[in-house]
Amino acid sequence: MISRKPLGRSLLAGVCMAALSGLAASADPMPEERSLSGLEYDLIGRDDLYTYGRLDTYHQAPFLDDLVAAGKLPPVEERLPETPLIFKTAAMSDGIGEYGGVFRHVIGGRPEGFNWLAGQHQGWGGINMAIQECLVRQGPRWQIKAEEQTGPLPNLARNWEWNDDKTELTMHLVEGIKWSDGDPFDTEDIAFWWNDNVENENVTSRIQAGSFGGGATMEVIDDYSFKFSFPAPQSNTVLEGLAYIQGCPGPSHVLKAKHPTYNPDATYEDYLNAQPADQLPIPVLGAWVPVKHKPDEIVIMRRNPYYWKVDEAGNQLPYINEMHFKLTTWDDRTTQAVAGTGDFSNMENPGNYVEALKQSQDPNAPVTAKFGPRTLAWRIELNLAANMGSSDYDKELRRVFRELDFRKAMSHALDRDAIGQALARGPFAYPYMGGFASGSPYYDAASTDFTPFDQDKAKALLAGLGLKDTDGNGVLNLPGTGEDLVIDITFKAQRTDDRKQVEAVTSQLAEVGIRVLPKSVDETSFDPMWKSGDFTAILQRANFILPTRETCNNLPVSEICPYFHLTGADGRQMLPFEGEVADLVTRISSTDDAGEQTAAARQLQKLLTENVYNVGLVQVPAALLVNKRVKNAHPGTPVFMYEWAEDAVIRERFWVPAADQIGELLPGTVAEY
Ligand code: BQZ
Repeated sequence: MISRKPLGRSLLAGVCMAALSGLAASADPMPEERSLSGLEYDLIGRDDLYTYGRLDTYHQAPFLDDLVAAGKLPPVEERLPETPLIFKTAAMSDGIGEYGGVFRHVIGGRPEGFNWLAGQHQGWGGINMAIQECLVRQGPRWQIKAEEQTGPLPNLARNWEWNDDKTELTMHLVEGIKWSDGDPFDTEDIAFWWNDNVENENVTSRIQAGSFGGGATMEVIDDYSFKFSFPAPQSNTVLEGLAYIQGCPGPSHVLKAKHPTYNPDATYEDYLNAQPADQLPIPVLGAWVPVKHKPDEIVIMRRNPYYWKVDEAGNQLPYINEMHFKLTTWDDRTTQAVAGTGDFSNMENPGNYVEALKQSQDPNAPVTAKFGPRTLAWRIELNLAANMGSSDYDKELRRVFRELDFRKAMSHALDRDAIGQALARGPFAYPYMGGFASGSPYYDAASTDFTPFDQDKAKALLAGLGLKDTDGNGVLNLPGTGEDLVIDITFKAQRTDDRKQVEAVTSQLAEVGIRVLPKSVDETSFDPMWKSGDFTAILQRANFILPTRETCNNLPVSEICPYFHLTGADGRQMLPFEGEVADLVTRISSTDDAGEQTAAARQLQKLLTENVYNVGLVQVPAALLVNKRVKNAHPGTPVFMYEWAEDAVIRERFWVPAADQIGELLPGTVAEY
């Protein structure tokens, strides 16, 4: 069994000496960046968004009156917690809303299943976030003024306090929240989430065992309070690791019966599939409950009658009764938003930017498009786990990947301007060198090493590694096996932008004697392949905005992270800078001091780019498109800042005037368990 301990310099073992070469080379500065961001918004205080408290009267969606009268639901006062979350009207761009109607998402993903505790996703594109609620919340932070950026916002955890040396954190849940089937939400769910999922190494939880806070432990205090104890002082920054997608409890009252710890007849495979995509409804804490799933067609959700948030008039949220997720493609999401048959898109497919922008300029267009900062960045992840190669060839190829001069050569061989133009003609793309995207609050251009397009330099670096075309076929040969240097680059079949970039990279690397074999994989099977490390190289759209968000996707913060450098049965040979990278992440997480965070982030950016940890390609801005009939979609919402727009825009506040409401497919109903 691999012991999964958090990494630190002290664990650094077996340095690959060859990787030390090339570090002294001088760094080229990043080219000038022209921002396309046109978002305008006023920043507000944390307490201006929402608070918690009791109101004298509460109201519910009118159709629920009949269900309460028929005894099918308790009165709304009994369905709400003691102190529901209350959204402030002044922060709602179109104020208090009216009930009814449908919100239509379009997504390219497909539900793996509904056991998110075991790492299953429900298709991305906002469907995960519609049903999962997490201890703290990051998305709406985009609107919080800098002086109040003191860590994540409260959510299920209403408040928390640290001990004097910040090694103990006590959190308090909102008291009286109920799952959508009426079962109480309390620390029984927290204990199940933490002990039987996060800390259970047989479960592929969204937090790897031992990685939160450098190896925190958790104990339950009472029904609504629990305490984390950390091996070293922390800060509110570490709490970002308890936001979506990591810190989202599941319904223990249903899942325990299918978990091997509580059911000796169950396997962990049974547990993973405890809430399959074709067995609905399931209990949720989110605003909408999935009630119908037609594969490859649609997921229909109905309002959660126990949802624990209200507006200042005491109206139970959400306003919108029904949410659809049409299951098509990611490109189609923007097409439908611009056509008005869908209500939402993160316009993130540069290939249709020009057309979408043109159409959205029309005053009668159903949406307007305003770009945010560049946060969508693509990179090639070379598999650095040489000891896990499946053949001598694989092992030798990965040893070559571990050579810094090889990664530098690949980077110099890339014409990023041409890759950007292959994605979309126009000013959208900007070089990405790995590390933080330029739209990240942690990004610093001066700390980013740029490797300009230079085929001669690439060829010289490759020759310096003893890589020569010994058989004259135009492809370099590996010194050991003598075979051609061929890199399989796996990418998501459904992502047009990924395909375009792989094609550009294939032709550009061929010019310096590196053959690329593009391998397209269905998006639904991409993540399991990626997380198992079963690839030579992959093209991945990075979400490297915050060092604390999905850290395991990006950095060596535990022995099973990142997926492009896993630990094999005989351990792992860390590259010289990887231990320092892990230390820097711990340093960023253990301080609230902006100056310290900035200094550590700059060191991290420098290390990641001068060592070409990933071979960055390009980065582009995205634009949030929400149908104009939908109210309370704040126009300043970025597609991604602290979290995706689906979280940042606060969909539970959306409403549609009665005259513009679209007919519900399941009117008058709620989930029946
Ligand atoms: C946004 C997002 C909301 C995941 C996913 C998808 C997965 C990745 C990433 C994005 C989709 C949309 O992104 O592209 O605009 O709606 O869902 O979750 O790319 O394949 O694994 O990290 O967030």
